[in-house]
Amino acid sequence: MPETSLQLHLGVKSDPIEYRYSYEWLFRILAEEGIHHVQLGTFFEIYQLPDDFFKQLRHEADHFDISISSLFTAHRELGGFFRPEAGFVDVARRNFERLIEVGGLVGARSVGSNPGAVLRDRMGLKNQGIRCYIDHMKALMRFAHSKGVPILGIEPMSCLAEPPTLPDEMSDMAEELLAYHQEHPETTSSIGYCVDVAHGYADREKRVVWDNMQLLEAALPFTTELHLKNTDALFNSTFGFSEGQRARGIVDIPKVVDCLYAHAGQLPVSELVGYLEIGGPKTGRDYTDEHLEGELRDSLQYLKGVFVSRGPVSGEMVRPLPVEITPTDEAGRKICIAPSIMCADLCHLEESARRLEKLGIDLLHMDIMDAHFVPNMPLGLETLRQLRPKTSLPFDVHLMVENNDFFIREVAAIGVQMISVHAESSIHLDRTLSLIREQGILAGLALNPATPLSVMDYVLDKLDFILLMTVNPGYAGQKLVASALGKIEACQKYLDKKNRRIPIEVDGNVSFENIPRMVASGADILVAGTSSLFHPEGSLRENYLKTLDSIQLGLKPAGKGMADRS
Ligand code: S6P
Ligand code: MG
Repeated sequence: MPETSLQLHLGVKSDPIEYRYSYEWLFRILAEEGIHHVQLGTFFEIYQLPDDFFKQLRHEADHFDISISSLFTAHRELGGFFRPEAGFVDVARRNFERLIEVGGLVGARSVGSNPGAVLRDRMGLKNQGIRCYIDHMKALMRFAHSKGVPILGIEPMSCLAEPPTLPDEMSDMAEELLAYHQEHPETTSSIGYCVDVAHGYADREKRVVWDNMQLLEAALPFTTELHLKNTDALFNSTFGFSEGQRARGIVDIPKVVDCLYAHAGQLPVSELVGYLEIGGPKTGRDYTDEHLEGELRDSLQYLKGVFVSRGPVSGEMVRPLPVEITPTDEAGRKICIAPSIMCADLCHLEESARRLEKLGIDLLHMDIMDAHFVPNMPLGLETLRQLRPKTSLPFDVHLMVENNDFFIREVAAIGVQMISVHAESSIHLDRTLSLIREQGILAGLALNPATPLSVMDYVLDKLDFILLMTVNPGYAGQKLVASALGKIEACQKYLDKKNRRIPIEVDGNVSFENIPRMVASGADILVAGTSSLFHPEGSLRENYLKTLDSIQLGLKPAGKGMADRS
């Protein structure tokens, strides 16, 4: 589990918007995909439209629960700071000021651009261009402060003609501007890098001198936002993360996520939005391009799984759940509470999700039953679909169905972060688990109380978590199966022996009374239903606090794998 409090969010840079009419269309797609952050990319009308348009745009975004958290120039029009021709600098300054005004109007946290480009045959002018840019940035930092925009963004680029590129250039520029901000904290806004995870540096002979991961690492101390895009091996072309694009791109998002968590302490922020950037105006596309919607959705599907909710797909240590987990014991062990939504007030689901969010819950357990594998059907696909845009909490979907592959595709399209399938209903289990992971979703195996742990033997490397049913699946409100606690402990031992550190989720009568022993036996994720969080006798808050107390009792005595002490 991540040891830091870093939170990653997914957003979209609205690059492919060429005309103001397309925003509603984009917002609707993003709401359907559960995306809440937009970075407004500049489009040619942006410098002409009146203030009221942007106020209205903010309103429209609010309606879809989207915040325009950032602005960024999509073109190189601000590159004028580096140009010797008369008048370019003035235009760049005016444009940047207008962009900052627009940022203030839409409530953006950051307004940025790439600093610009020196003509490649006039590299001698580079230092002068950097000076000119920095001087103007200092004035713009004051301007941004007066317009209520807290950060001016700077994008480091992939080419020496577009500084900052190399690690020294990045730190020199950022340090000078940050020092200026520190000298004038009351009158200036700060700066931060909007780092593109696809930017590396290759020399004229096409040798990669700094790869994109090295440059990302070097920029981290100044990084306040990210561009998520894919690229070819020489950092030339820009494309997304659909399956085919992933096959030809070099950007490894799980590696990026690992790097962010590993160096989270260096970052100047605890929340980072990564904005998906796919080719728009650069290639002359806008939303009239019928392939764009599919590409956008495919890329988001993938990123929702790997950027927001997972680390490396393989390897010794499988990272983690899409959540920050509390409480923690002294050894750093973390337990996660996953409320079972079928036990919530189903007539007021949106309200229930909001109350759970407020409590600090970070995962929603969704039981999907087909009335065949189990004789019940509490939540339907449409329920998940409608709830998806209402909350940013990750969805942990527990499939109790006969046709797993069908439901996996359906719920993956809704945008979920974890899916478990039952071993008992999976004929081609290996293939089914791969299908889950291919969508960038964490794959779990659910076992009925009577199913032996050995069913995991040949699929262990395909599992991101294991779900042990501690009642027979189908209904809430049942009594714990007698062998369940022993099975949790046996599962922990099994995983230890195989050197596989994946979380154990337990589901069924995870009650105030049973939680201490479940936790002490090795449970990491607790599905909370009518016997704890939704206990009819307490309020949600009281039940939550009681659940936390029960967890502490389980953590205290001996930690993981010591159930026999209780
Ligand atoms: C049951 C389902 C569960 C229940 C949950 C109820 O088939 O998988 O997720 O909703 O276990 O909890 P409780 O505390 O009512 O047993
Ligand atoms: Mg369940």
